[in-house]
Amino acid sequence: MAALSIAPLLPFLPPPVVSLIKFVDGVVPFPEFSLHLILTLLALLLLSRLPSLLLSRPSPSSYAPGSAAVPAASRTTVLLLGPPSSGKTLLLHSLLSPSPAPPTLTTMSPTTRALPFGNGALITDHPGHPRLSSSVPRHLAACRLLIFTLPSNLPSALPAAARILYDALASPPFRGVEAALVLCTFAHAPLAKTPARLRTALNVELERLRKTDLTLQETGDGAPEREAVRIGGRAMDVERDAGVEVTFVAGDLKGDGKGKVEAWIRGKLAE
Ligand SMILES: Nc1nc2c(ncn2[C@@H]2O[C@H](COP(=O)(O)OP(=O)(O)O)[C@@H](O)[C@H]2O)c(=O)[nH]1
Ligand SMILES: [Mg+2]
Repeated sequence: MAALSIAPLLPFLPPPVVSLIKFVDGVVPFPEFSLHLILTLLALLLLSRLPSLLLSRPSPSSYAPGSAAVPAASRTTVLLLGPPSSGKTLLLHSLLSPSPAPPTLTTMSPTTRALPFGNGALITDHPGHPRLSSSVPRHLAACRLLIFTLPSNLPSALPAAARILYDALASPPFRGVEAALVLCTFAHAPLAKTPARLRTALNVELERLRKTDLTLQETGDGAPEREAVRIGGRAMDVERDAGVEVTFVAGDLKGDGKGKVEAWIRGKLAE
């Protein structure tokens, strides 16, 4: 009788449980027994799933790739991205101290410090090595202002630079970034290109990466946590298509670079 009263539930139960109920119904003369059995089995099933259900809930302090977990208003970090040897660490030290010791070692892990201005704003120097690129989305999730260092005198660094910038733009937490500055470092070096020429060259590389990304997304081979930058039928222009204000500025970090960056950060944090 009890087995009959749970009959409507049978289609929703896992097949082994259904078989067990039918078997017990056939051999046990007390129908209530099968009802108790099914309730016990369901309770056991729920208990066994409980740890994974609890663990998969996003905690407010952790960033799960694929979501812009940190709302824009609570972001406090200035993030430095750029290819290796483009001046990120020199810029970090310059902003922290009036007479910085020049960086001597390649940075191999992200460094976060408090800025001496900007009401408690933090600054993170994220190394440009491809092996560390997986932690960029986590840092973007806390990023309010992005500074991208691009060497003005090294055309061979453009593909690597474009890769880092494109991956950042295609990463969902980039949507909470307020503004980006592309600092064209080594601006006083021989053969240094102007920001306008660097922007054109960078756009060519970005468009190439965007086309590849679109193809991968369309064939279902793209990484699920990425979003190809979609801009319609035109070629990509980072200033127009990034979704945030992007400014290109020439600045030599052994000259006027630090002052220009500091003025930009102060202006943005005061807005
Ligand atoms: N002249 C000049 N040297 C720079 C500039 N930016 C960085 N450097 C030097 O280039 C080297 C690499 O800089 P670093 O900050 O370590 O690059 P990172 O790999 O991006 O952190 C260091 O010796 C810096 O002193 C710049 O704008 N002008
Ligand atoms: Mg460095």
